Amino acid sequence: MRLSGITPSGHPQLGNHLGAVRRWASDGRPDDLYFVSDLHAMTTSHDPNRLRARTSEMLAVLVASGIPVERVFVQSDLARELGALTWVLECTCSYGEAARMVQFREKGSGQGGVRLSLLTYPVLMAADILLQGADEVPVGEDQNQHVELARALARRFNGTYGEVFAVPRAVLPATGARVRDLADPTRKMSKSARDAAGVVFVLDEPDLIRRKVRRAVTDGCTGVAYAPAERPGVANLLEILAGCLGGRPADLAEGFGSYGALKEAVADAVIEELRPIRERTRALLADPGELARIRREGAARAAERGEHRLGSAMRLIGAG
Ligand code: AQP
Repeated sequence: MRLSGITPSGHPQLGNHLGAVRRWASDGRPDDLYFVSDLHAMTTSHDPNRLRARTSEMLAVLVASGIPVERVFVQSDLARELGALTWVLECTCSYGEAARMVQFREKGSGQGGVRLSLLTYPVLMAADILLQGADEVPVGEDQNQHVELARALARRFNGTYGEVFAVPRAVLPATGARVRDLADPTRKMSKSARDAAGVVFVLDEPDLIRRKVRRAVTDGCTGVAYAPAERPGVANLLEILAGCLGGRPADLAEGFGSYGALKEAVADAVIEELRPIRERTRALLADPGELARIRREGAARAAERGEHRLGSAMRLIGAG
């Protein structure tokens, strides 16, 4: 089975939708699991109330995007199980292995006030994966090393104490193009971007989406053509259009005589792509009882699924 997470480090954006969530909804297999990784959003300074609100919003967006409710859960609802397994895995992991993680070295090491969790969260990620028995973890290049760590820990535990964990492997997600920031096409669109002018959020109202698309950075060239290296802003718009409507960006380019016309078409397509998700999300958020039920049942299923692995691991390592 496959396991994928999304961190509520901001509001979900168009890149999350076109690059990941939409496919989770359409291609997922019955035993796949998708979770809101709220514990991973606490490794740097965070606001508790905002995190709670964004976690609910993210769960609602996953369900509104069409992922069956029996495949979703919120990570912190398994905090006890994951906390216990993280400890077991920390006792299987060397300090050097954790400190070697590129993300830690880039974001954390050498700086004052860095949370210890920035060093240890790859072990929590290993617990996320191993608790559920996931054998495939679709991740981008930046998370590959963390899945390698989960593999190494699973093998080491199995070899030292006894066979408990499936050994996971990273699989390349079948990606659409990387959606880029509309205001700065050299960067990927990101939910935690400091400046949201070039970020289309899944829950943005149509007027706001249109304004953001109209202001998208293009270039001084004339005529619409697909040339990602030389004309990244226009290429991004064409890729977004292809992501929403289907077709190839280069073919779609031929249908437009001006950037203005292209931007209107992109705005229309994005608005229609996101409209049903926004409406279903709003309806879910207006029904906290229903969302709480989905969350409770998701947590119970995920906890039950991992129970025997956690129990066996504890017993084999000499605890309980
Ligand atoms: N711009 C993007 N284009 C295509 N896919 C994208 N994803 C994110 N941004 C784009 C995909 O969304 C999934 C969940 O993302 P994540 O929560 O694991 O974090 P991320 O990749 O770091 O996404 P963000 O939005 O950029 O978050 P922050 O701002 O916190 O770093 C992943 O499958 C990711 O590939």
